[in-house]
Amino acid sequence: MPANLTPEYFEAEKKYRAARTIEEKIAALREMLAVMPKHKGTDKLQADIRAKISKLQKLLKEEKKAGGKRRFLYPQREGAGQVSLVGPPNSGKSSVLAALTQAHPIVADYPFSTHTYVPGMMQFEDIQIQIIDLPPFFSGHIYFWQVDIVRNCDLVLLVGDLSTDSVVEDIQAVIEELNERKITLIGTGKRIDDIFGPVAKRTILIANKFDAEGADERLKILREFFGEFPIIPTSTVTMQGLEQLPSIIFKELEIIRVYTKEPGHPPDMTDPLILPIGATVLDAAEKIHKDFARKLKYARLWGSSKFDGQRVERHYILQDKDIVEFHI
Ligand SMILES: Nc1nc2c(ncn2[C@@H]2O[C@H](COP(=O)(O)OP(=O)(O)OP(=O)(O)O)[C@@H](O)[C@H]2O)c(=O)[nH]1
Ligand SMILES: [Mg+2]
Repeated sequence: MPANLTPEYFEAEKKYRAARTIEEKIAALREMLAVMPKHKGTDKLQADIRAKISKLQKLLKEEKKAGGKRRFLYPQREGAGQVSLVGPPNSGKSSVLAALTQAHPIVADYPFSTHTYVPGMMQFEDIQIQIIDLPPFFSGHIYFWQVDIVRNCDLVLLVGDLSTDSVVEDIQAVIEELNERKITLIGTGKRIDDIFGPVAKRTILIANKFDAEGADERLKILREFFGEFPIIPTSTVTMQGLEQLPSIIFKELEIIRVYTKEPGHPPDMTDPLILPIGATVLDAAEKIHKDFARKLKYARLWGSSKFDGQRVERHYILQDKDIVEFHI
């Protein structure tokens, strides 16, 4: 990210990420260009934005030529995080979505059965996390929006198929297709969420069809090849491994839940603020309102502090499940 980008630019970038239609995306990109400081340091970004605009305009033209009735809509972000299901054809991505959420994607015994994205909401304790089923990542069959969804998500579930001897090669092929599109899957280490440049996405490898004959042996090989990822053997037939997935997904999202309370009132335990690990009292206040954060003097805390109701300062680092009472 070049330096000197203004808050207006980041507002426009937020609009771009949240846009659901191609027109909205183009409008947000134009705004990004308009408000961006123009200097040597932003040349590359300007070029990337222009290239994206012309690509989207081309898609828009194709849509219109095709009749323009069924317009493509990007999924709306919902819940505490967005997780995408990625993998070779027929590995069980849609089955995993069906097992984790109330969604009813098409599950079929032939490959390439999924052609659209299907979102579902997974419950983890008191929050919901959005899981998005996608078509397989297979050379020559990859949709532009499928790549955009992966670029924008918070976590990848890479689903492999332990019932086939080619499980390692099939997963490798998916990783390479993503690499060609500047998406690197990482097991640990730092996420990179550049808007157009290379991104690095935290990934959990789901070794699915663990019930199949020979799956044990293949799992061992998988662990040798893809040791950098957390590997969870699952079966959507026996449900093995699936019950632990919500908590593993929550952990890998690296987010915390923070509940708020007003002085003299019980805390609101229904709708926690979702913040990244490492967030402070001030970050929590900002999430509520910028003004509120400015006026914040101190907070009282229930949870991670030494004693209930302890006074903490603005830069106190919050923990999952803390309850905060703001004083302004
Ligand atoms: N034995 C076994 N079969 C499974 C498991 N999970 C899925 N299947 C079967 O594998 C086939 C493919 O499942 P899907 O969920 O449609 O796979 P997909 O990855 O979404 O497939 P595409 O969308 O075509 O890429 C179906 O016949 C499923 O019933 C599993 O854990 N064990
Ligand atoms: Mg599918």
